[in-house]
Amino acid sequence: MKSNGGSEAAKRRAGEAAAEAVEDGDVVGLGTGSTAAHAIRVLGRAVDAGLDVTGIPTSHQSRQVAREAGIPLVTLADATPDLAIDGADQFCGDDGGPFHLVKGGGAAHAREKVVDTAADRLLVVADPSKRTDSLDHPVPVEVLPDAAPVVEARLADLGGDPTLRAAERKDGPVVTDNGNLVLDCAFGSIADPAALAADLSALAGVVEHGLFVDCTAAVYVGREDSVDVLER
Ligand code: ABF
Repeated sequence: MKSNGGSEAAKRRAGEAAAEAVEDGDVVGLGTGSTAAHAIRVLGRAVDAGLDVTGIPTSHQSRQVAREAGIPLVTLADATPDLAIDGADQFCGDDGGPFHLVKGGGAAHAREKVVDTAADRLLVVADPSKRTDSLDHPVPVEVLPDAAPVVEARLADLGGDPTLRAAERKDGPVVTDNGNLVLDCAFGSIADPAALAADLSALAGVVEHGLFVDCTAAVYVGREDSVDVLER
């Protein structure tokens, strides 16, 4: 599984600590990425030990990890998640919140946002390299394929510098689980994430963007030998 840097031990501690918040009978939104995968695997072991948990995956990747871990899966048509555990490419915010995130490095942010915001609580799992005072990570913008050139121009009008995400292992662009394209749009330091999120959401042809504004209940920041839990 692709890892975006940060120590594996720190990611594992974050994932495993967040998984401890899951209670018997919970429906859990299962996030994407290497840190969330640690939470999914430990939940799988808890299911083996008798915990009654069902999962709602946020991507093809997290569905695969959950299947391998033996977690029974349902959809949003069957249940509402009590909590979701998901990773981030970058987050800002101190204890007490609010927390804002950039997500979408795995091109799964559209479904992640649906599942994560449907949950009563979103727990973000991250290593310290993801923390910043001000978000400046390029924002992934999922677009309808036909709309990409138009959205690219609108993103430039908003002060962004968009780049079509290319596939790593073959020629051509990344295609999301939903059949769309991703424009990674650099905005420099994002002074007002809520305002930018609203501007991006208003663009025709944008399916979803990776700014997650104040929808996080807690951030589990894993370190080599401990975990800091920052709560909203
Ligand atoms: C997903 O996976 C994404 O929204 C985010 O882009 C990425 C984080 O991956 P990792 O935990 O591997 O750094 O959660």
